[in-house]
Amino acid sequence: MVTKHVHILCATALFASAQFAQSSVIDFDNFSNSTGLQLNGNTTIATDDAGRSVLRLTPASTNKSGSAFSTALISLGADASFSTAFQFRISNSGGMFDGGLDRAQGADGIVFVAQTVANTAGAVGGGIGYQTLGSSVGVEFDTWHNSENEEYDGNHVGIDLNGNMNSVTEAGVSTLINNGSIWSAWVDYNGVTDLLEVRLVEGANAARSTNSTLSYTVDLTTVLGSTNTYFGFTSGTGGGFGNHDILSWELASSYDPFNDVPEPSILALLSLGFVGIGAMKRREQRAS
Ligand SMILES: [Ca+2]
Ligand SMILES: [Ca+2]
Ligand SMILES: [Ca+2]
Repeated sequence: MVTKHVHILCATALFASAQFAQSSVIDFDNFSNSTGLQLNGNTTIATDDAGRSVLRLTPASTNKSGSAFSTALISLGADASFSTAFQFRISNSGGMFDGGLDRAQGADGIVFVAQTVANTAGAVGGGIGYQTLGSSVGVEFDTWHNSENEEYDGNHVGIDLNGNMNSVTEAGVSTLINNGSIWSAWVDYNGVTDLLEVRLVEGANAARSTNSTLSYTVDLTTVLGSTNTYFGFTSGTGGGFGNHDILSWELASSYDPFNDVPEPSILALLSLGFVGIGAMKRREQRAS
């Protein structure tokens, strides 16, 4: 009975999540259908080693770069607020070793980007496909130590403005970001307070953390020069490399933080019919 209750709770949570997703302007549980995305450079839709359809920003080979942006401009409110949640995984990391505190193989990371330049945009290596992209804000998940960017290690989260890889703020991460795990990330911008917040939690079933990993106060309307913006991701490799994969992605054009991210094991519950149990339970409640 206890087990059944847990399943019903999962189904209930799913319905809540599905309602949430209705306000999303971008909603990919996976990337088997990439309609609405412009893929650039070395970015492709790929099947990963677990059989998932992923957005592969760069493959695990040297000197690649790529990006994927919303094909259409997305209209934000006058204050430029938005909320997004996504899951990513960096696998098959290889090639060169960092010279800094983090001596792991692999490079260079992933950047989540809002930019108003073009839906076709992207630089190899330490630029992570984002360097020189003006009128933009980037949230980097950086796995390679570039001392020229005043980075203090090769495993950090940073906020970048206008294609400048010298982050306005950054935070170290205690576990290797490119360790092959699925990571869950949230980026929320509240245009009323101008606070941009980033959360990064290891794991596919991770809950949105109470505290932000990183935050920065910035007037995005001024940075972007417009409240009609492209959203997407960039990545690059150099002598170090890895598969840089986005597994799922949701975005709302308002400050409306996502409390959970669609992920494979919950979707598996759906396919096993636990939603049916939830629906049956509701019918029972209505009948009584
Ligand atoms: Ca960096
Ligand atoms: Ca590293
Ligand atoms: Ca770097």
